[in-house]
Amino acid sequence: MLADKTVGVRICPLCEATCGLLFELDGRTVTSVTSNPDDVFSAGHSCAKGLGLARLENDPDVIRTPLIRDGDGFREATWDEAFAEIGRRLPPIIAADPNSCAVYSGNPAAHHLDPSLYAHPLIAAIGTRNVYSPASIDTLPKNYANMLLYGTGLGMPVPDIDHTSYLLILGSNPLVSNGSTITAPGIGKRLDALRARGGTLVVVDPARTRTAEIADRHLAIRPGTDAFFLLALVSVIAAEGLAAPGRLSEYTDGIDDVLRLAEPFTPEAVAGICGLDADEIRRVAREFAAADAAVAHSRMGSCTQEFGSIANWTIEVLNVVTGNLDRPGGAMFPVPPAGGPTTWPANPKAPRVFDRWRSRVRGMPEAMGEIPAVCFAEEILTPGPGQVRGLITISGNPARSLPNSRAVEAALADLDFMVCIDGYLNETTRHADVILPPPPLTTRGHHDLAITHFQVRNVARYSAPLLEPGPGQMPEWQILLRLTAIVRGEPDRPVAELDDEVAATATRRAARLAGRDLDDVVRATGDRTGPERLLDLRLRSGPYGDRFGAGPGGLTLELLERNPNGVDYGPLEPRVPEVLRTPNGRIDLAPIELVADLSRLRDALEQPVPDLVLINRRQRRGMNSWLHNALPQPDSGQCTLFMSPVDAAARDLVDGDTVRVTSKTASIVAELHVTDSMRQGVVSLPHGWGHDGAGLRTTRSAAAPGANVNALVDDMVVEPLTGTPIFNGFAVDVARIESVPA
Ligand SMILES: Nc1nc2c(c(=O)[nH]1)N[C@H]1C(S)=C(S)[C@@H](COP(=O)(O)OP(=O)(O)OC[C@H]3O[C@@H](n4cnc5c(=O)[nH]c(N)nc54)[C@H](O)[C@@H]3O)O[C@H]1N2
Ligand SMILES: Nc1nc2c(c(=O)[nH]1)N[C@H]1C(S)=C(S)[C@@H](COP(=O)(O)OP(=O)(O)OC[C@H]3O[C@@H](n4cnc5c(=O)[nH]c(N)nc54)[C@H](O)[C@@H]3O)O[C@H]1N2
Ligand code: SF4
Ligand SMILES: [Mo]
Repeated sequence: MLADKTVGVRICPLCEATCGLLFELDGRTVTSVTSNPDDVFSAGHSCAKGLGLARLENDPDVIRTPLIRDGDGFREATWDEAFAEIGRRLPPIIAADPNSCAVYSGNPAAHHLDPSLYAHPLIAAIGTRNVYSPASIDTLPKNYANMLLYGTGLGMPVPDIDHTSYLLILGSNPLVSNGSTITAPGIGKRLDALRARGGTLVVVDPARTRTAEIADRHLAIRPGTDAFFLLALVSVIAAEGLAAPGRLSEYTDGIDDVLRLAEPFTPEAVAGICGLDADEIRRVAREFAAADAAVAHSRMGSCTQEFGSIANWTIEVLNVVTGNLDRPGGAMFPVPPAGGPTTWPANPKAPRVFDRWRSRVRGMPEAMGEIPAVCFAEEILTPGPGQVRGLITISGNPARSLPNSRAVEAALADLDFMVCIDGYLNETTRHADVILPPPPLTTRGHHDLAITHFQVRNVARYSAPLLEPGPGQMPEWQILLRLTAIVRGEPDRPVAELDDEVAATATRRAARLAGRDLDDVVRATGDRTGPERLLDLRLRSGPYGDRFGAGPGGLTLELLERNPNGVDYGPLEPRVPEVLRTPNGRIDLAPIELVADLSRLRDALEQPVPDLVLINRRQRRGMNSWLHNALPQPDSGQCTLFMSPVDAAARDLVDGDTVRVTSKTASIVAELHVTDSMRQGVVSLPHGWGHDGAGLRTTRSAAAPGANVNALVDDMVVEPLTGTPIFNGFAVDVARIESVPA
């Protein structure tokens, strides 16, 4: 039936690399996925996960029909039945107290148009402050430091990887993760090119990762000590008179302050705690300062640790004092084509989106509209006014992603009512009362709104839906609007009317941004509805936009529809001072909040270090907790505990032993893998495993469940400024067990 075969262009929604793919369809079935060689950005790059999307689309375990709880299990239901059940049970919870209905929006929500554009109206309709996402167990220290320095959490400079001559990476393993807060499809090739043009790659990571393996130098730092290391680099630059901020001094306050603050953190002072050689630290500082264009980049490993905010601040300090912020080959601010906080006009009167309110139980500060996710379980389990009793999850698996999973699952089981928008019956959704499945990828349009803030080249791309939704399939934006209607007490309100309401607000905003009359904007967006209308409004009022006809040739959704491989707007260009959104429009390199935390850092120099700490490791065929079912996983090396030969010998352990890993919160069982890729005193496990317990419908992953590292992570020990948990660098004991308990 060759005639029925079609090929469509899709941007991969899985990770921040946003590769262009080609989907081959036979009727409604995806028969194969290949890389798109003509994509203007990814130019043929992809990975096993993206190429495995056909398996995901065709996974027989995926939920296709709404499910309603029925005793210990679920029964299939119609959409109307599902919404009727929600309409019966959710509004009374919200009527009692809007804060008692929480929303948890998971990682995929940041990669898809529908939740990016329609989750907010739902949250606003509920009126809850109990909004959670993985941001606060992932990037928050980086968002926070960048907000203090440059004015917005999303406005972070990214390494100009294609033009730099010296790249210093801390706490990231892009050869496996494909990069984070850097959108650079084919990052391996880009790193090869850096080295081929004579540049230098330095990786700072307690583990000799795949990325460390291709680096010119690997510094196997002790977990949690990046802040010391970075301050030591700055101290060398200060002591040797290497600071050269150049034109940045015109826009920056506090340069002398940070140079002075760093002085005591000499390489000799920190070498012990970092577990590095002082000369090696000094060498990196000198090379960094001497390079034509150098850039330091930090991610996951530097964020989810004891001094995450200081580490992510001092990364910026290093880039600024060496004059590498905002210059080609340094750290540059991308231009998101659909606009965002770094392109929208500054509002000096707007309050900082941090600590505007606090969590009920622990008093943790709000950040960017959310409560830190470490508070999730206690907000459900602690009685009192405002206790969370209802929950809506949108593409999230808090039962495996959040620290202290046992508390999280106990909390989920304790809820009065829970709705999940998700395609799997997994460790979280098994606790739901109603599950609403998203439609196949092939029925959705795709444009990245958040991730385009991290693109290493200014490009705009959109993939149109390849198919209309099939019978029984409901677009996710319509699911979200139906829920919004229920919450607003208008369950029968047509979705189209609510959509017009959402669009009316977006249209007013777009008109203001584009300097056009409302009528002109309405006319220009024509018959579009849903996410495509909202996207068109943002593109056309955005930095490259056609301003609804006032700027002919400018960006429109229609232009992207005609160019499915994308439109290239060229390399990153300097944006300081225009990009700054701080109240005074300047960079504050020594914000008091971060300077104050240095005393905690100094105290840590005196404290004893644990014998053994655990860090996290990502895997090529995983995506957090949710690809283990659809993609075949290699048999071995998956959920094993990596340990150095020295540590293994000290415990009389050998490769292949079954070991018990014990932390303050729990103990789990894993197979041991002895490898010299781990530095002494550090072991690693991957996260997102532990597909066990009753009620799962994930046949393949439940058969090889692995161990759940988040049972070991304490939700009470956090980086104090942001409430970020310590996934990297918490104390554990490891001992052999002779047989695995049943
Ligand atoms: N294949 C795959 N790709 C993914 C994901 C996935 O699960 N699988 N997840 C996606 C998501 S949600 C994200 S946020 C990104 C994250 O992408 P990355 O930020 O690249 O995160 P990781 O790959 O976890 O790499 C973190 C590194 O930090 C190291 N590390 C641990 N502790 C420390 C420390 O104290 N200091 C330093 N310097 N290093 C430390 C670890 O050894 C590890 O190599 O990846 C995304 N891409
Ligand atoms: N110990 C430890 N824990 C970690 C991390 C770590 O490094 N170490 N990393 C953390 C990080 S960086 C992150 S981002 C979080 C991730 O935390 P979560 O977002 O909570 O978890 P995921 O595993 O990404 O779960 C995604 C869910 O979305 C569903 N889904 C996928 N696509 C769609 C869709 O299109 N629509 C809908 N409605 N649902 C969809 C999947 O079935 C799955 O249930 O985990 C964090 N947890
Ligand atoms: S690297 Fe990321 S975006 Fe590219 S194909 Fe793999 S999962 Fe998809
Ligand atoms: Mo993440």
